[in-house]
Amino acid sequence: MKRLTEKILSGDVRAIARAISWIENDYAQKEQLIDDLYPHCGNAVVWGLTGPPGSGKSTLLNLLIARERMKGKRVAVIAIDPSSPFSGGAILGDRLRMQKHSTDSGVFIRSMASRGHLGGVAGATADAIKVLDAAGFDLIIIETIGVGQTEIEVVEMTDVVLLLLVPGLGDEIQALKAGIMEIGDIFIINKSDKDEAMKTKAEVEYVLSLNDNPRKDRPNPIFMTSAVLNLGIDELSTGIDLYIEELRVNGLIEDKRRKRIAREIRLMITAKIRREVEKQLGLNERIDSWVDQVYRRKRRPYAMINELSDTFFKKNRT
Ligand SMILES: Nc1nc2c(ncn2[C@@H]2O[C@H](COP(=O)(O)OP(=O)(O)O)[C@@H](O)[C@H]2O)c(=O)[nH]1
Ligand SMILES: [Mg+2]
Repeated sequence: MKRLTEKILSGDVRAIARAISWIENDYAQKEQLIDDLYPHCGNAVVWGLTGPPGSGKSTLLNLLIARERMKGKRVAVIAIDPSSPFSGGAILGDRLRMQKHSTDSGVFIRSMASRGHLGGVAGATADAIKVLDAAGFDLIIIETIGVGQTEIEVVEMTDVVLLLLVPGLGDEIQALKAGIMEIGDIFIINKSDKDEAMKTKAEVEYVLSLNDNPRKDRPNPIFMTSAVLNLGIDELSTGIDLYIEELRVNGLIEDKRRKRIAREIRLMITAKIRREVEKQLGLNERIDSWVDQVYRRKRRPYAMINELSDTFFKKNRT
């Protein structure tokens, strides 16, 4: 363990990959590892990149990595694939696209599926961020595959959320406004080489003006990019830096990070206790019989639940 910790701290890619596998597979040793690394964390800036599948996240990311490398930053990217190890298609395409960075030791790219992690996918993401932060990456980018609830929880673990939208969403933007528009810090309209790009920008501006934005005086920046034509990338990259600098100056980054830690603590503690409860009650072994009793109306649901929870609490009262 001590050796693995040291290797990670020295930036050893294989050690980092190993740690991320531990997180992914929820190995018990990961707890000690993360705690050993934790004092070395706190230097990285973390971006979350989210948006509908096919909006160009990976294509854009490829360009952003190159841009950030030119600024001298060491960059790590984790593509979160909450679904399964089987939806490899998208990731495979991304791998190919990012291949040109594969010989660059200042770039680490990896996808992460997460199954049983204690704190869910968001918790696994938070742990992976700690590993990469301790390993000395200046910039960590978390890319999601889509924009579902899990993805929202994932990007909430980052310092700044880049939300990618594309022309032609139209009604979808309206539909999205309730959910994901709120999580975006910086809005990117990619595929601006397409006809409807300006219209999309106007729609995004409109939707943002509707939100009860807590930062009314400071509207969310909107950038137009074309990842295929390599347009707007410098402006975007500079814009993100400025945005983060502002967050730092007015203390908002600290607020965000504190909130993130609060969220993590909640996730971890509830998950840990739930696990213990399930273990003590023998939930997995007994659930079928409980179902059977309730199904056949042998027992009433609340009476049964209360009896079970009482048993648990009595047993744990000392
Ligand atoms: N026209 C146009 N196509 C793009 C642009 N960016 C990405 N694409 C294409 O959109 C498709 C999906 O891109 P990808 O990066 O895999 O999207 P992701 O699922 O969000 O990661 C690919 O065929 C890209 O070549 C762009 O700016 N303009
Ligand atoms: Mg992608």
